[in-house]
Amino acid sequence: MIPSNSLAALYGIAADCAERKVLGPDVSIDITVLDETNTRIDFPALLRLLGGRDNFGMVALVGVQSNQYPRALDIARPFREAGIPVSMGGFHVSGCLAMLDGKAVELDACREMGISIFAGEAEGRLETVLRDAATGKLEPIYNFMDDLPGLGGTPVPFLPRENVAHTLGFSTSFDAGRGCPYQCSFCTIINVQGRRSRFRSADDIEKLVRMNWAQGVHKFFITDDNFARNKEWEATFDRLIELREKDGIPLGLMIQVDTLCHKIPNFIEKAKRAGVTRVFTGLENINPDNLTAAKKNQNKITEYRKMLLAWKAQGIMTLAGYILGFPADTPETIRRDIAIIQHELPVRFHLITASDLAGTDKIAALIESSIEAKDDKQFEESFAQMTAECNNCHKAAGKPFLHVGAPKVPPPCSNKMLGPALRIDTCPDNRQAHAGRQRRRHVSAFAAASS
Ligand code: B12
Ligand code: SF4
Repeated sequence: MIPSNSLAALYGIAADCAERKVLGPDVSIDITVLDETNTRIDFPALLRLLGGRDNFGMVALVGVQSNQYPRALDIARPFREAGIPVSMGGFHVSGCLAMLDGKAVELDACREMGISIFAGEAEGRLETVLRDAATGKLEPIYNFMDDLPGLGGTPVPFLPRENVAHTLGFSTSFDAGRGCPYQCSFCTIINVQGRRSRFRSADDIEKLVRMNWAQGVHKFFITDDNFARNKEWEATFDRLIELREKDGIPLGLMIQVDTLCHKIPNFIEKAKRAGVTRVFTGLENINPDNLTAAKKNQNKITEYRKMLLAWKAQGIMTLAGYILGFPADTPETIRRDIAIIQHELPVRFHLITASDLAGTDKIAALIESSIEAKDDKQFEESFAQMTAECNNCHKAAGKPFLHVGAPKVPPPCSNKMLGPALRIDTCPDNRQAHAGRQRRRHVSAFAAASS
């Protein structure tokens, strides 16, 4: 697997804290990086290690995505039972807190277990968490969602060689920037990392490339969701070109871009010279009705072929994501559309079933229409559609999320957004037991209690 950029980002920030001795001149900070995707983890040994130091330490659960949240709780449990501080960050908690009122049942699991939740980005903030953990005063929640940091001059993502060695092709990852200007309705990224382009400087990019090259690593996945809209893309490519052409670092890069990137002057040519060998793009669909429904109007199907051919002309491989299950999709249209793609588009594409993640517009709209339903029939329809969407996510996640029971208090739904763990179908009895307006309020309360 590709080494995690979230882990690399946190490691870079933690290493900087260690170097600056943020816990005081006499306290050194040891960092152990473990990635369960690539490594077998010896939990009893870790408990013994920390126990031997009077539990002076902290377990950081890094970059936890929604599909990983149940496992993250399982990992935290023995550490919390032993009284060891645990902090959790990543898109699940950030997504839930960006969009919900903080009472999500799943996040209550953290509160009940005494896991400290970190929402937002850790640049400039990790030292506060470390100090609080060291003094036994870890807060239940740190919420920086309204304060997205600039990335210029912050510690760069980095993983030591031993953490990269056992992964895919000795490559690593970094984010050159965060944020995307578009507004696709199925996207959570813009709700967590914002729509403004925040970026690392070319100097910082050079620094991290050299740090990696010093340990023999020269292949990178640049994880920006849309590198074409990173305002600093050209300065970044220029610096990478210099490192490749003048300093002889044999860079190999994979980037993610949008379907209009070929219209940016010099973008593809410079990508080639910088060392890009693979490009991922979200084609998503070829049916304009579906693209409009997903608010992905920047995707012009008439441009797909031109864009793909422009990359092909440079000898760069393209990979595309294609989403099945949009409103206008039926088995017949899917068969037809895939045949068109096979015939018309020079691309390797992988199919994804539409499923809504924590904090997307789509689920929010479904919840709203359930709450505002004028009659029982309309309510039932919205409810059924919402349930289907949610179950879709559960299937995609591979296992059910925490069971969400009946709400204790039925407040009006104040949440703007709701996420994938909504498990409406877990309480059919309550659906039966409620009627009319009260039943609608039940849904809103139920929604408020989920994430
Ligand atoms: C690159 C990427 C991948 C890569 C590598 C992932 C990685 N973590 O490096 C790969 C290809 C493997 C991947 C796979 C998947 N991904 Co992905 N991925 C991304 C992407 C584009 C960039 C990740 C990144 O580098 N972000 C930058 C880092 C620095 O941000 P961050 O993780 O939020 O970390 C910051 C803070 O959260 C905080 N923080 C994080 N952890 C901690 C811990 C502590 C203790 C503290 C204090 C702070 C803290 O500090 C960090 C620095 O500021 C994101 C979108 C995005 N923009 O983030 C999607 C994203 C994370 N992926 C997503 C998904 C759905 C998946 C998959 C499930 C897709 C699939 N169906 O297979 C898989 C799951 C993989 C798995 N292991 O289970 C979703 C997650 C949504 C959600 N609610 O969970 C995202 C948000 C994209 C989206 N569609 O919305 N992914
Ligand atoms: S282009 Fe990608 S990152 Fe940008 S809003 Fe759409 S799905 Fe999100």
